[in-house]
Amino acid sequence: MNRNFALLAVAVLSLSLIATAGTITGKVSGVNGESVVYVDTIQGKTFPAPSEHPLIDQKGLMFQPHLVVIQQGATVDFLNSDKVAHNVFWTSVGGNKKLGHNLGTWPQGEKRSFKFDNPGSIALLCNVHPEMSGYIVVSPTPYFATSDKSGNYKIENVPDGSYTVTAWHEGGKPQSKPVTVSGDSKADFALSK
Ligand SMILES: [Cu+2]
Repeated sequence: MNRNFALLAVAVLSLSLIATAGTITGKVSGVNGESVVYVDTIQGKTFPAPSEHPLIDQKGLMFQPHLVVIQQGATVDFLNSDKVAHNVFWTSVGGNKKLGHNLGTWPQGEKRSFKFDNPGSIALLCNVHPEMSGYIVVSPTPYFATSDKSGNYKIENVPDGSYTVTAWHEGGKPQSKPVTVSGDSKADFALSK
């Protein structure tokens, strides 16, 4: 009897877990290559800053990876793996020029870190090599994903609820739309340049 009750309790708990969190999947079309899709600011909700530091390497005269999506409040470590000195700067965050910043210039093997407290997209540049470019998208929530090269994406562990979901692509116009998550949900985006 007790055992059956325990099994029933586990079953009910599992069902409730399934019912309260889901995924958002879909496709970003109209652009080529990776896009970022994220759940936008949720009114009255904040998230603790993640403790992991995503790494962006400057290697072979490129920002690697070229595109990184992070949660708001995350600290990014910038490494220089090249024999030449590299610089890292950006002129704005989410279009706000007041949030432009120059991290400086440093040699091979050294790292500098920066904590990104404001959401939005950032174009990374190096003032030593004008041809270098990279992107960081700072998501206001932990619910984000990078699509594959065909535009397919999946955001996992999203609590049931109604959200604004934004799709971003380098050089494109970002698009936002309301999405209601109830278990597994779908949202497709068609972006234009
Ligand atoms: Cu450089």
